[in-house]
Amino acid sequence: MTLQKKSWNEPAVRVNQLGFTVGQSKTFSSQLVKGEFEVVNVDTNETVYKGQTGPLTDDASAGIAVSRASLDALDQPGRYRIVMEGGIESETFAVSERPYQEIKRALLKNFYYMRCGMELTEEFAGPWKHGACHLAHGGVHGDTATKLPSAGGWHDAGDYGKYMVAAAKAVADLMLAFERYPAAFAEPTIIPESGNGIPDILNETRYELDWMLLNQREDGAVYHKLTTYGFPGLHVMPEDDLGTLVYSPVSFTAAGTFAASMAMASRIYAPFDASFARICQETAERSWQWLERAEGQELAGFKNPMDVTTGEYGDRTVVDEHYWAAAELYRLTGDAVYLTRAEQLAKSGSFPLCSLGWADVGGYGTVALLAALQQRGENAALLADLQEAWLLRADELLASSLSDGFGVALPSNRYVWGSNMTVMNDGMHLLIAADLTKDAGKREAYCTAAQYQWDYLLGNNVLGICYVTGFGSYSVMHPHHRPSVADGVPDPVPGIVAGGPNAGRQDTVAVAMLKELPPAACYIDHEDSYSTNENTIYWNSPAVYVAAALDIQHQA
Ligand code: G3I
Ligand code: 9MR
Ligand code: ZN
Repeated sequence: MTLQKKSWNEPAVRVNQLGFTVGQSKTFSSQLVKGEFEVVNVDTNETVYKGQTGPLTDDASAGIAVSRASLDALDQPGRYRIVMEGGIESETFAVSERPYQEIKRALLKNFYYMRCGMELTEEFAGPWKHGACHLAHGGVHGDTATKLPSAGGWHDAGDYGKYMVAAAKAVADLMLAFERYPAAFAEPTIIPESGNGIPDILNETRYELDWMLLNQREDGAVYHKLTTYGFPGLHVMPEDDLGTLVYSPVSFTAAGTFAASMAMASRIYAPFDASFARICQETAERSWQWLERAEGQELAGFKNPMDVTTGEYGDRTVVDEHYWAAAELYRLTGDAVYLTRAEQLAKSGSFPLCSLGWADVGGYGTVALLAALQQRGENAALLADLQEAWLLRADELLASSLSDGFGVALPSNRYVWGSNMTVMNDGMHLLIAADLTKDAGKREAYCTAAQYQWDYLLGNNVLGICYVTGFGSYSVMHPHHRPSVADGVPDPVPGIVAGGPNAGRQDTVAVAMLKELPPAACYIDHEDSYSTNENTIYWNSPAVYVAAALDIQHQA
């Protein structure tokens, strides 16, 4: 078994291994050690800066004492290392004008590596090339004689399933990232469509949207997922996974998130492809009608049929999916019917209004309403309520971030399966709050806190690991990602965000290897640890948003 290369409970200096942008906030953490530190230029061996860390304070999530320090004064481009008492050193990090340009591109390029239904050629995939996969039609559960086209889209994760609610969060994050930070997506990601006049982030997202469209039934209902009956073995390449493909039954959450993300796509793609935008709008409206007819029935989240054991993506409440759909359709069309429904659903009090998860999608509805109400100058009272809710949550995240030893806003009870998604979602929340607030000081504080979430992901954490494959000097090597395990290439597919610490330890490796560890240390870089070390499209997507913002420093 692979053991953690670094120990969570030894004195150490932790830092964002990609480094920092000239002129922007720079912070690091030292665990079980405080006091004087030196910053050494690794190329000249010169000490360029000396400083003092803050006091050691107990960190509830990491279970040890941690101190924080600022490097804001370090603004000369270069490669550096922090050295503390006893020769304790950090990883090497850079200070440069655009340290995140490459990782941003890789986080987005990773979606290309997740593509299903086409060959990934060496030209675009390098050593991670593989044959076309999952080309067969899918049977419909309960009526397997009916076979529907199913090829295309992205694999969800380390497995090869394709799931609607997961897809919707991923495409939404990418479209929001493009809409807010178009300048960050000017360069190509080097994919087959590059150079066709459409930004590659939209080319990539379109690959998934086209697959999503296959899932809508004539009556507007939407299949929950397209998978084999069970997961294939871990050492199976996609093209060798020949299990029977089946569309699981339709679900309310699938139709709601489908309608919402198609309405969003209609708006985003309109300037590039008017006929596609029309298709997106028409399908969104058809699923909306189905949601309205289905409402009032017994509506719980999806449950796997007895004979299907792939990911369930169940849900406690489906009202937020309905809300998101109403909000996006209002934003797209301006039709008062949608606004009325969105307001009703928002006021039901049955879901969090600001969450950006795959199950709790209320935040996406709120983002859509905030923009639409502002733009159309309607319902000022609702607008004010939603703004207040968003900023209140941002203030909670800010406080939580400032009291954490590593600056991460996660409280100790939120180190759950896919915690790194929550970290990046929190980063997105803070950046959106920075756009909303009229208080310049707050704006600055939210942006700095977003940077802290990013620093945590890239190495400023109790394990000192960069959770993105292919980046940083000590990073994830063994993700629970079938192609990375099975392709014979030593390095994993680049640009993967690993799930991260999960105090729930929901796999046998985590149970055996992570006994009695504090929440933030419940992670193991082992290919069998799917509950801490898998990847998913919707853990990458909020990281693309944050990377884009910080790459171009949140410029307008
Ligand atoms: O939020 C709850 C919290 O309320 C609860 O108290 C706490 C205690 O367990 O856990 C939190 O819930 C966890 C939830 O993830 C958070 O999103 C659940 O325990 C945990 O089981 C659940 O894990 C999900 C996992 O599937 C198992 O269902 C992950 O979110 C989800 O990302 C993951 O998705 C899988 C797909 O099914 C298949 N493809 C791979 C993908 C990634 O692993
Ligand atoms: O590989 C699967 C992963 O994508 C899922 O997140 C995880 C939980 O649903 O399950 C993994 O599959 C494992 C299965 O649940 C149990 N047997 C071992 C499988 C990994 O090879
Ligand atoms: Zn495939």
